[in-house]
Amino acid sequence: MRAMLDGIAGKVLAGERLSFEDGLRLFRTDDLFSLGRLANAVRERKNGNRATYVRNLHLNYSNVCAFDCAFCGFSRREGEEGSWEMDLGAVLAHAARARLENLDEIHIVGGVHPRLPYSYYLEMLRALRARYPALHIKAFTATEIDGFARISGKDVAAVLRELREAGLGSIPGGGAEIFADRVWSRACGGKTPAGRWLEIHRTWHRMGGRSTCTMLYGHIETDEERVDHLLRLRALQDETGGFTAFIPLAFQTENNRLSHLPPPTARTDLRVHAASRLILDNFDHIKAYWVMTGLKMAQVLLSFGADDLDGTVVEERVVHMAGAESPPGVAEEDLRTLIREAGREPVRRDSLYRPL
Ligand code: V47
Repeated sequence: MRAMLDGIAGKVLAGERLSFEDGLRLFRTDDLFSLGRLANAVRERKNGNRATYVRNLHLNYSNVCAFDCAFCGFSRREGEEGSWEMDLGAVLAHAARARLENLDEIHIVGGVHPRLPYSYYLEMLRALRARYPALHIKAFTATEIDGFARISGKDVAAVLRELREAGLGSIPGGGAEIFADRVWSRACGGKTPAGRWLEIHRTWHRMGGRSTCTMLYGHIETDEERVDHLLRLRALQDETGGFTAFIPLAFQTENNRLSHLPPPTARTDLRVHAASRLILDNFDHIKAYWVMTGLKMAQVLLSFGADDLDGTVVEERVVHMAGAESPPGVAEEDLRTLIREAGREPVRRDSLYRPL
């Protein structure tokens, strides 16, 4: 199968853009070594030997959600056993760890709550910014922001302006899943559709904001749908340049309606990260989200296209409620040791990927 990457290698090394068909070949080749080597060449061209991470804390203010995505182990109906909502006091108590542990970022996501008022989200941002002015607040997926527009009766641009005034620093990449209609209608429970997800990021980018983006892989999607997803992100990045990084999210199989599926294999993890690095030629960074792949796989991914490990991730819950076996967080020194042992240079960064 080695011949399968011949034409593609030439294009990549000449800095030429890959087509849909090239992308498919990356997802279908058996020659993972060549795929990895090519992705690594691009990774080193763009980011040298650096592997970045951020000192961050996750906050999941509520898991109550109006939608019912087939892959989700996190969401609950209001009042259902295992559901929670944090009031402002609980949010601030959780965030107190940020000062205690000298963190640089708080990453806030929840479900699409059917009843919390719009003011709840603005007050959360204002209170966090007042107490922790140096902390970057990365909060609310496009899916949640779409919900805020609905409950406030305002358009997305107005909502984003108000969130920014209240303290929002950047938007995380969740809720993108797989954009193709077939997957959306089977797995995404009627939530914010692909076009709207992209429109919300486009609006934020046009306001000068930065965001990340994701792809949930290893469930019911086809290779064609993966390539289609990546090309839609590449097209928006051509238009706005507002994405800082792309994050492949490895499907976790427990406590959801797709639990009968086998988890993504190591080969799939390697392939998806490497192919993403090669297709997304206009992205600076590819993140290996160790919470989903495991720390050991994340270390290897630093040579298969990835140049970032997210961060210390204190207390993540979305993924752990779907069965992730990784620890709930990792000490900064352990992350640095793991990066060094992979032959990379650890670099602490801020939320916009500037070295600290
Ligand atoms: O939107 C839900 C995904 C996302 C499962 O932007 C699942 O830097 C795997 O988006 N298995 C939330 N994934 C997490 C997320 C994220 C994480 C880290 C960094 C960033 C970033 C974003 O997790 C959801 C959904 O796409 N998800 N269920 C599951 N069973």
